[in-house]
Order: sequence, then structure tokens, then C-alpha cells
Amino acid sequence: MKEKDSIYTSPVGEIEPFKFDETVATVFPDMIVRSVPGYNTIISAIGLLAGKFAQSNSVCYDLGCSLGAATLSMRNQITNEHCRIIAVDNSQAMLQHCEKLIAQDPSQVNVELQCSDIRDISIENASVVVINFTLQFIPINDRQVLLNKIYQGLLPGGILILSEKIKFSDPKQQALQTEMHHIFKKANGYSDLEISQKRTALENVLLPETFKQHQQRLLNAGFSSAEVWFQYFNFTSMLALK
Ligand code: GEK
Repeated sequence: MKEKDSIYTSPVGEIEPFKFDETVATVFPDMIVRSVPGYNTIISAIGLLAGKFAQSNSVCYDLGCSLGAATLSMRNQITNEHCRIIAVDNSQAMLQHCEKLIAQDPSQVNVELQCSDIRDISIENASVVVINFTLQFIPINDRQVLLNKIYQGLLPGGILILSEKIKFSDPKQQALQTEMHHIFKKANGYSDLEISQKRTALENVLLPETFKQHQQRLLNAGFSSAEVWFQYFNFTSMLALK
């Protein structure tokens, strides 16, 4: 049974910057589905993409894995022998919950959990790399170096799946898509107070960019192409090909 996210239901005097601690880890499955439009569709498609692109004797990476939803989805679609998954997060609380969920999953694909900052790990022999809603938490100046490292660690024919909350250069689109996201959250049971307190907590923590900024950075890293394969309001998932 999923525990309900009620973190911001009561007025908070001083709202602290958002952190991925035990309180968040406990309600995370409920929080992410009610906050990110299309989350479940993206998770399923990550599995399908891994099923197609995971190569034998290679590694699939889940960077910023949280409770391992993308890892579990990949794990259940990978049929290649000797393919393993490395799932990385820098929140110990998230990884503890993730470990329990993976232990309950019957798939035989090997999963290694790493508690590290994704900027500090090495990426090698990769066929599939997933960064599902995590680049947005990395300082903007560190993003190019991280994507360069991913590109270098991918095998020929490898892919990167990058999902992000995005912003729009046209102010009208920006205002409309932001409003539609709030309508989405309200339809999922969040109050105006919860939405506004969470927005304050995420200010300067979650830093969205436009699709064009992401695409340019992916091309700069060396990817031969980078396109949107899914979008729902201001949430998008991109597929970059090596
Ligand atoms: C999912 N991918 O369910 N290094 C490692 N982990 C980090 C870092 C960092 N520098 N910064 C943040 N994180 C998941 C959802 S959630 C998205 C990803 C969201 C981790 C952080 O601890 C959290 O678990 C995750 O990135 C972001 O498919 O909550 O909006």
C-alpha cells in the first residue's frame, strides 16, 4: 500500500529547500505519480527501450534512481545474458527503500546499488543510460561535463534517455504549461497550499531549461541526434543516440 504524500498539507513557517530524506522516500511512489504528468508511461517505455537497446555483456545505468522504478522496468524487459544494471543515487534514504523493492522483484538481472553523486562516478561499457528527472537537480554549470562523461562511457549504438521538467522561451507557453501542471496536481488531490509550498521548496533546487538547451548540450557531448519521444505539459523525455 502506497503511503500518501502529505508533506506540505499544513502551513510551514519557513519553507526549507527540498531534500530527498527519509520523509520523502517514504511517500515517494505516491508523490511522483501525482506530481509528474506521464510518469508511469515514461517508466514503462524505459523498460521497452532497454529491452531493445541493452547489449550483452554491457551495463545499463539508472542515474538518480530514487526507489528504482526505472531499474525495475529495465530489469523486467532485459533478455540479454550477462547484462547488469548499476543504479546510483546520493540519498541513502532513497537507496534503502530501493534495496527492499529490488529484493522483492523476481527478475534475475543483476543490480548493483551505488550511493554516490552521479557527477563522481565512472561510466563504462554502457549500452543504456537513464537519467529520469535528475539532471534538473544538478547545477547547470556541471551538466555538460556529466553528459560528456555519459557519451564517452556509452558503446556504439548506445542510448541515453533523459527526462526533465522543462521551461519554454515563449512567456505565454511558459505561463500556460505551468498553469496546466498545477491543474494536473490539483486533479490529483494536491491543494493550492501544498502546490505553492512545494514550489517554494523546489526554487533554486530544481532548475529547468528549455528543450533546445538540452538538445544543444546533448549534441555538444557528441550524440548524433537527440529528440523528444514523450511530452505531457512541461515534462518531457528525450532519446539521444550515440
Ligand atoms: C525515478 N529517477 O523514479 N547524484 C545522485 N543522485 C542525485 C543527485 C546527485 N547529484 N541529485 C539528486 N539526486 C527516479 C526519479 S527523483 C525526481 C528521480 C524527482 C537524486 C535524488 O536523491 C532523487 O532520488 C533523484 O535524484 C531525483 O525514475 O523527485 O523529481
